[in-house]
Amino acid sequence: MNRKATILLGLLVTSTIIFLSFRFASPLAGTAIIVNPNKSYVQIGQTVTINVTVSNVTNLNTWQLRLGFNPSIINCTDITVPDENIFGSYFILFPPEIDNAEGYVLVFCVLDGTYGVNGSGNLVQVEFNSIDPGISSLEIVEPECPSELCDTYLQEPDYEFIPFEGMDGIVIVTDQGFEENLFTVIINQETYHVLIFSNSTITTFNYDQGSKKIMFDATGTTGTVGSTTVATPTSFLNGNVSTIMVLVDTTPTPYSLSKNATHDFIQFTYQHSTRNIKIFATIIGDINGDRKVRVDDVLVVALAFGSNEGDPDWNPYTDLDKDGKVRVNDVLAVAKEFGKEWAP
Ligand SMILES: [Ca+2]
Ligand SMILES: [Ca+2]
Repeated sequence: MNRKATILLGLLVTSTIIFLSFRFASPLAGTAIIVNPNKSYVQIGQTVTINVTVSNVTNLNTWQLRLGFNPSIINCTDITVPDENIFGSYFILFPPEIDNAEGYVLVFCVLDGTYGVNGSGNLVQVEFNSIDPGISSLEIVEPECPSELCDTYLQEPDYEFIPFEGMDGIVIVTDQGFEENLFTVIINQETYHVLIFSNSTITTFNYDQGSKKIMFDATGTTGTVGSTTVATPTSFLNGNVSTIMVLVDTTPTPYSLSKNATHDFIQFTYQHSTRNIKIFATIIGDINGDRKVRVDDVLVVALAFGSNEGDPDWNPYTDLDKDGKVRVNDVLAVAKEFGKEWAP
């Protein structure tokens, strides 16, 4: 290996370690619910099993787990509580809810008794089948309000909630030709990492802080399908207050999405040649990706009127209320935003 290659490899290894330590802080002394392993690789078509464990818990009597994932990339096929688990053999597992359309599992388990247990151990084992190459987050979904019992929680026998830190994970579904491309962005002396997992050659990566746009070129053999997942810090897109758009050249392109506490994982496909990709947040009602809601956006929705998900010309951006069809509600929703422009 020549010297230049050694340096490059060294940089790559260093940055991978930084990326991992950045994403997955080590468990603190406090109580944590942990996806283990935090990063799994699985070949397309194979199954992968992950454990969800609890550490340093006191007086645990009941737990519920809501684990989110991207159902376009992995589907849940089985949920079991292993023999070696925090409750031993004294537990009641309620029938788990598996939703491979929305992308979550909901598991609820109580100790068979009015006491609590201490320590660390397994909660549950979740098996997934891999559907498509890409990266899916495994997100421990935490409630915004603990009184809403729909998300993940730990409880004492007297129904007191036990505070915890959720340690999310990811699953990377691999296939021939796919590689991880790691890019470093430094903003105000803080280092951020963007991981692009793709079967295209990724070049000219750039993140423009002012316009909050991720840009790069994706190149592959004409006639083949390119597939890319971009794992980006959530703050890069400001995507929580608006909607994420993927432009391939200038065409708004459908994507699937999963999130965790720190990152968005955006997966999309395209026909190969050299494609210019732009990913950014825009406002609701901007259909063509110019970050303004104008008459051309209304026209795109009007032209899609009557179309349904699965149609050959289906444009998910025109389905504003996400009910799988373009109807009068969607036209009204764009009209309501008419005149607005995105601001950083
Ligand atoms: Ca527009
Ligand atoms: Ca609709």
